[in-house]
Amino acid sequence: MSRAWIGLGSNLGRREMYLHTALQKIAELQDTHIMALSSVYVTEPQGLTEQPHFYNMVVEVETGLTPHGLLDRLSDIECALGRVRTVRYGPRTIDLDLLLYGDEVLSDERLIVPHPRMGERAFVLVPLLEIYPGALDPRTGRAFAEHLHALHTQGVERAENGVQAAVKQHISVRQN
Ligand code: PH2
Ligand code: MG
Ligand code: MG
Repeated sequence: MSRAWIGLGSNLGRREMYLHTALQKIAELQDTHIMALSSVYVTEPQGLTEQPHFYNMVVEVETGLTPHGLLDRLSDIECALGRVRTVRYGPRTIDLDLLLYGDEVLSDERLIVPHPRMGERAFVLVPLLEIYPGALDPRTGRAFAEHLHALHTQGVERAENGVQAAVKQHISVRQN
């Protein structure tokens, strides 16, 4: 079994419903258990800024799936939730990014781990560090907390309690 950290993002339609359903489907994956859930954050869009605000969060799983196996299951979930790929960085019902898989460093035409842009994205690092404060970049050995210090975090705010509850209802987190 390995530990993996997955970033979730949604900025179209019923964002809390998409996050909730994605978490349910992640929890149902073969040999996979949810070990920790960050808070949900409301975040300003990065890259393409003329689009609705995102809800972002990070989930830690324990999984017997391989990195590519997990990637395939995450893209199945994106499809099931109606993700249509149009513009790069554009609006999406749900985006599931494999951020970290243990301390593995992988790169091929389908998958790059750690996620290549995670160190520059406060909307990823704030929720990741909430549940994994000691996270290290396995490419450099540098703490992701140090990356975050160099970034602006004002566009990343914890969502209100009603949103936290709607996203996390009935999602069970396994104790170590
Ligand atoms: N995802 C992107 C591009 N920009 N901005 C925010 N705030 N949150 C995201 O998840 C996000 C983004 C491409 O995946
Ligand atoms: Mg993404
Ligand atoms: Mg993605």
